[in-house]
Formats: sequence, C-alpha cells, structure tokens
Amino acid sequence: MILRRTTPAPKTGIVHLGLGAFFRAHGAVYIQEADGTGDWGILGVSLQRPDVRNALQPQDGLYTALELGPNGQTVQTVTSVTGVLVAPEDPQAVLAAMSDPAVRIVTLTVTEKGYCYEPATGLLNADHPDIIHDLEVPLPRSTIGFLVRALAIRRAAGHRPFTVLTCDNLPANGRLVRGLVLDLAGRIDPALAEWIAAEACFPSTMVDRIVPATTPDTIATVQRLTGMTDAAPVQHEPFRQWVIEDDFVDNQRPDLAAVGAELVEDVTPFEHMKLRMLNGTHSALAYLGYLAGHETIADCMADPVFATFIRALWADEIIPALTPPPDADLNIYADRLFDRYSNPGIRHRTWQIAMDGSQKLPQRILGTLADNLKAGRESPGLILSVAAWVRYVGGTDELGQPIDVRDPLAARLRALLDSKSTPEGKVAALLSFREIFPEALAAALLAHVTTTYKSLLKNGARRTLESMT
Ligand code: CS2
Repeated sequence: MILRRTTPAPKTGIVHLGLGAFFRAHGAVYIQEADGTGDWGILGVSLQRPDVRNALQPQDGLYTALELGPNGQTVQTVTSVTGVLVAPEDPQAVLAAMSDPAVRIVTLTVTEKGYCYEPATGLLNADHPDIIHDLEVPLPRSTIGFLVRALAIRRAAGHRPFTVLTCDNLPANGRLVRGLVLDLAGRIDPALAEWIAAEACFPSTMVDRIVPATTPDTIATVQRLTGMTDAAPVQHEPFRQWVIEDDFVDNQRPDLAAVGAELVEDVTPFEHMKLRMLNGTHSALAYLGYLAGHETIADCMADPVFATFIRALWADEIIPALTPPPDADLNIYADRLFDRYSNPGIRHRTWQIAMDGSQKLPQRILGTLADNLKAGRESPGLILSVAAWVRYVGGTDELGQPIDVRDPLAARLRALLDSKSTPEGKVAALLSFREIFPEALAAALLAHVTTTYKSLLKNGARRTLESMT
C-alpha cells in the first residue's frame, strides 16, 4: 500500500523553495503541528531536480518522518505539503504560486550556495551566471531571482508582499537574504527595492535538527514499521529547535510558539551559539573524521581521541568567544551536543557534512578564529580544522584513495592546489581565496595552518589529534 491522503489537504499559505530532507523533517513538521485552521499548507518547490516531486506526487504530498532515538524509532506522517513544483520545468507556475495573495510566507532551505553570494562579504555575487540571467530575463533561475520577480508581480497587482523566512545555516540569515533581494531588485527597478525595503519582512532564524540523508535503509525501516510504501521518507533525531525573529508581514504566521518554536526579538546569540558550537564542530569532525577513516559523526564520538578533541574545542576555543543567549548555559549546550552526536541511531556521514566547505567555513569556523585572534586566545583545534579542509579538498585521502569532493568551488580549489608543489605554496594558495578568507585573517593564520597541514600530511589526522591532547 502506498501513502494516500484520507482527509482534505490544508489550503496553501506558504511556498517553500528548496524542498530537501532538512525542511521536510523540521519546518514542515512544526508548521503541520501549528496549523490549527488548515490555512498553512506548504507548496514545495524543487529548484533543480524532479526526484522529490516524482516521489511525493503519487503520495498526495504525504511522507513519513522517521525519528531515530538512542533507544528506538518512531514514525509520524507529515501532511503539510500540498504539492511540489519543479522550477526549471515551469518557472511561471512557481511565480504564479508565489504571487497568490493567499501565500503569506515564503520559506527557504536552498543551502549556502543557493544564495549566490560571497561568503566572506555577504554581498550578491553579480557574476554568478544565474544572477546575470535573472537580471535580464523575468523567468528566474535563482532563489533571489524568484523572490524579486514574485515580489514585483505582487506589487504590480496591488497585493501585500510575503514574509521571506530563511531556514539555512547562514549568519544573520534574514538580514543577509534581505540585502541580496534589495540588491537584485534595485538593479531591476529602484522603486521595487524601496517598496520591498519598506513593506516586506525578512526575519532571521536559527534552525536545528540533525537530518542525515535518506537511504534505502530508511525506506525499508519505514515499510517495516508502517506497512506502507513511502518513496521519500525523511529520518531525523528527536531533538529540534527553531528560534525565529517575530517580524512577519501583517503578523501573518501560524502559531509556531504554541508548538515549541521560540519567537524572539533578536536571534543573533542563538544563531552564533548554534552555527559555531554545532555546525562548527560538525565541519571540524567532517574533515578530520573523514581523513581518519570515520564514516559517521557517531563513529568519531566513539573514538576517544576525537571525543577529547571536540570537548576541548568547545571549552577552550568556541565557548569563550560566545555571548550566550538569555538563560542559556553553553556548557550544558555542549554536553547536549555531545549526546546528540553520539546517538548510535543516527548515521550522519562525515562526507555529507564535508560538502560545500567553501560556503560553510566562514560562519562556522573563521568567525570564531577571528574573534580569538582579536582576544589573543589560541585556536589550535580550529586551525587544525582549516588545515584538514585544505587536505580534504586536495582530493586524496590518507590511503591515497580519491575523495569525491562536492563544493561549488571544487574545481578552482583543486586547480590552485595542484598548481603548487610545496605544502607552503598549497596552503598560501587556498588562504588567498578572498571569497572565503578575509586578507587580514589569512595573513594571521598562514604560518599556523601550514605547520598543521604538514603534520596532517606526515602523521595523518588521528595522530595529529593525539599529539595535541
Ligand atoms: C550539518 C548540518 O550538513 C551539515 O553541514 O552541519 O546540516 C546540521 O546537521 C544541521 O544544521 C543541524 O541542525
């Protein structure tokens, strides 16, 4: 039996761009629980491939969320997704949906690279081919292009704008996307940019739930537990958190606070805590763990050398540079993260987290490094993490096997590394990548990253870690 709807679908009140596993296991679940009136159904949009649409369409948009606890598994059917569009097949349909006045929120999970911006500066990458295209052609390709063109249609029709609710792990994510939208809009029509600046809302958010990619195992487990065939389930840990700035156009939003989301005035301290403590150590474990031959985060945590390293990274390098959110205790937060990482039910691959490092390092690791430098605090673990990234994007693991490096800059990074013959030259070449490393930071890090990189080459990741602890 396949999943089918037996009760009416909610009306569409939200369009979601980038319908990946994370949003389906996080935002879509919160929204379903908060939607008491049936007005906040979610029309999903895939910006690239048709796979999710092809899987969900025969299931009326329904899918299973499989919760992987340390002591067992539970399932829930998610009913909030009302349909899925595939943007490259029909961009007009996406714009029509986003321009419908019944749609009051556009949520986003398009990954870091989906914003077409420069990680080091937060500015629009006006040379990005999709942005060049979207400036000229009203049927967009990029996320920013869809937001701008849909807002233009709403303005021309005399409708209110929507709230743009980004759920990606970016610094000041709402302010960032607002800046990108205003930049592109201003290049198309300055009056449009003024209207968006005055009328639209871009709350920043902190999102958190560990959601490993769906595997054939996930599908088989769901079938076993429910007796149903689900082509596109998601799997996730029990923990979830969503902190949102309460800044919505005409206060139109589902009652997310009623289902555990935190509506706050300023998300910054929550976001720094999460990006630096969770995502920062995730990336550190991804590169070092992968190099050391650990397949998952839980495998890293079961290795005492890694467990000691990560605790020291929090205590000595990350927590001292943070201002905790009101009522939060960062040591307790770290203990909780340790437990979440150790959950043996979650097989979160280091290779998955290692993806798109060029887009992740600045907000996850480099911000803390810069703060520590300013405060005169040493950062051996963060420096080692940067060196491990350099080693990883070189494309060969410690056994000489090729690494499948996924990164929008992979080819350029690799070409730069290959053009230099010495470790010194290679590290200097990567740190001169201004899209990632600001000049002053690169200059301050160069000698330390080079020494550590050499140790990684000579001794490997695990022994380098051992020698540090
Ligand atoms: C991870 C995140 O893949 C990654 O880069 O660090 O997806 C992480 O699992 C989530 O942000 C947790 O909320």
